[in-house]
Amino acid sequence: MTDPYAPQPQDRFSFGLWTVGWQGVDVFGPATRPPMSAERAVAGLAEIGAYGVNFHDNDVYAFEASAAEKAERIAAFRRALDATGLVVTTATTNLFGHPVFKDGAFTANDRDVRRFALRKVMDNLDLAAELGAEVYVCWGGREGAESGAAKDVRVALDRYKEAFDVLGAYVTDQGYGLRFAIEPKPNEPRGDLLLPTVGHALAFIGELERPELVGVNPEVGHEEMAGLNYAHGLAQALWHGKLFHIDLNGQHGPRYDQDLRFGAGDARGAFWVADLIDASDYAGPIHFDFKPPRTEDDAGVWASARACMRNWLILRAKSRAFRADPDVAEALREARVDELARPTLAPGETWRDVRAASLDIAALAARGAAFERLDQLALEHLYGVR
Ligand code: 3MF
Ligand code: MG
Ligand code: MG
Repeated sequence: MTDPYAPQPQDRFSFGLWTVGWQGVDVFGPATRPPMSAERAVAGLAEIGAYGVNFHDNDVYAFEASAAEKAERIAAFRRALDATGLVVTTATTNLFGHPVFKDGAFTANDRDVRRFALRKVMDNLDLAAELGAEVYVCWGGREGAESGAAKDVRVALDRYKEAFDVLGAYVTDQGYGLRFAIEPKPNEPRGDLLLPTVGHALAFIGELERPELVGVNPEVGHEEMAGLNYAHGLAQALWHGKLFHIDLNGQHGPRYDQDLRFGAGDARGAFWVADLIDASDYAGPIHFDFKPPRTEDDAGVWASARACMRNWLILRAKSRAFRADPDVAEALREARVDELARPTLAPGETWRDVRAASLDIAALAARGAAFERLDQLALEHLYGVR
């Protein structure tokens, strides 16, 4: 029998090179795994059934690489892509690892650091375009602060906007088809990060010179670290036409960024994410940004990467079964979910009609919403008893 949870190319699963390549360094201890080259990551991801990859410039070549070393590393990466057929869906810049970025990149107080950061991004935009990436992810990394007076947030936002305006001009002048996806995060590594949630990022995008070039890349763990509902964040991004990319992983509530494999952490939240994305017009990759825990050896790395895709397919199947269940159809009607799609005012009506209408408030207040039965049906599908 064929495995219904085996990844298929049409599932468009992708991973950051840095996910399987993470060596397990954390604030309390050094690496527990050896480095992994970009070509090994590509080969391993192809073997487990991934479709594409995302990379930071320095996942492919070291920050200190000479021009010759850089060319050699990029060539090896390209050969691995050609040999496996994996596509580059997305690219991004490491603007957080090197000490030069200790106060951020686009919003560092030091102007020369900001200019260097822009140059670093432009260099990697050239490579991203060459490799066929469609989306360029921008996580703020260290754009933020630990203290009050050291960072004038309003001025920092001016500089953040300036950076996106310059980069928007760059991709337009170069004729690249790339669009940017801002990845919000509330904190870590800085005490407070700028553009901390999907909502902050969406509001920021509206202030840019070329807002059409910029969307969001929400990450499960980042929204949940802020105590927010990730599926709701995705839904609002879709509503604005701004869901350019997704970073899927797992998180247990507001604490440090756990980057668990997708489906671990808040399983109920993950069910609604699969349900939402499956029924939406989101056409980007199903992308995983997780970290195989520090406890794992090489076999554990690939087991956790496989599990991300498998959990997506399991949850998607459960969501489809939920949607196809006749009891669910009835419960949805009882909960009047369809009624929300009816505009509050009928065609031709104005506020005058609303003011004039007589309503039985006591009867409205007494009417139950019937949400519990519906939600229990979802949980029973998730728990595997239906
Ligand atoms: C940090 C992240 C980042 C971004 C990546 C892409 C290292 O919490 O999630 O992963 O996703 O830099 O821009
Ligand atoms: Mg993260
Ligand atoms: Mg991420």
